[in-house]
Amino acid sequence: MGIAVRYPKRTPDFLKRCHAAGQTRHTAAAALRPGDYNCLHQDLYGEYVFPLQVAILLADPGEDFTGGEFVLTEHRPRMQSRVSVVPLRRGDAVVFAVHHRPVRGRRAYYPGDYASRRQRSCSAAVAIRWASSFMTRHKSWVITPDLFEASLAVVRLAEGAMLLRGFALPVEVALLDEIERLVAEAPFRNMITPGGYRMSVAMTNCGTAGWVTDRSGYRYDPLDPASGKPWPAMPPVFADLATRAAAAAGYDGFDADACLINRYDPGARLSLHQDRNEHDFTAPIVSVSLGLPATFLFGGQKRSDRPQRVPLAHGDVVVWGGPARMVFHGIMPLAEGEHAQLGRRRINLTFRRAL
Ligand code: MD3
Ligand code: FE
Repeated sequence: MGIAVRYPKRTPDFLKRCHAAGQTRHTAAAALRPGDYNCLHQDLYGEYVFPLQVAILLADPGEDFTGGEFVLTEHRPRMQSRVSVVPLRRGDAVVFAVHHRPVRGRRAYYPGDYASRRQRSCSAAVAIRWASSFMTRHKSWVITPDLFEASLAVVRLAEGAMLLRGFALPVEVALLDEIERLVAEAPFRNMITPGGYRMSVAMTNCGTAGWVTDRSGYRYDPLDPASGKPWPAMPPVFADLATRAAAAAGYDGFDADACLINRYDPGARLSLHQDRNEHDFTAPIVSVSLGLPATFLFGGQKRSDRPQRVPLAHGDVVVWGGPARMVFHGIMPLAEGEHAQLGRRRINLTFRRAL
């Protein structure tokens, strides 16, 4: 935390220090009933304060209650306050700074003078968050050093849909190399919809079947119509990433047999649709975003449901399963930009169990 105070290694020793100063009471658990609220506050009840606090949600949002989101605010000198809503699920824990948090300066974390006007104070700022399902399955934590700057690492978009921010970054170089190799064998092409329109998104595939469209309809085809040959095999780094992402979102044993590779140039878009050409809707779909950022439109079970907008950046992975599997979704026209590795384009990999 970059502060001068030193804390004992063991809790009882810290408690002794607190008790000696007359601080003998513990912080209560909050049980909220319908209509109750807990105003923005800081849990500062004496001279001795441990700098980190953990909040654990014990009830099931959507099942046991609705509303009641966990809100964190940060007050910054000479800047607007920032507010962040943390969508906790049952069993999730948030570790946050009780009062002050270290802020990354231009060179390093600020040193520990917390009276300094330059120091930011916050009602609460998340240091680390982990998803309970992720914890139990993988015995590892999703660590976000700074929620406000990095945003949440794991976000539940809806029942069954999980956004895993930056999940693909550890294998980005391998992915980009494989894409280059695949595209040399099965080039991107702009396919024609059954209605006769040329899609603005250019596509290719790898795996045992590829998604294609032409005047006769949409389908999965084991052969690339452009070459008459089978699609290139799915590279192990692709299949492995899809399996790991699905497991992290709670879908164990996902074994993709098809990967649709979409290329968006500035202006390219994908209008609201459902993915319903797959044989088995119980398997999730895993999507990996690379290159320029895009705005993902994420609607409901009906085309007329107003879609949410979700920004997707390089390395983000989204897993869609359960009730989210059949939602209407699309991509807003890609904005102009330049990505360090991919230049003026976005590439999206969609992994499916097609056959
Ligand atoms: C939600 N691709 O190829 S990926 C598609 O970014 C497609 O290229 C978009 O939609 C893209 O069909 C969006 C996210 C995605 C993919 C499949 C889904 C979201 C989904 C299937 C069901 C629900
Ligand atoms: Fe789709």
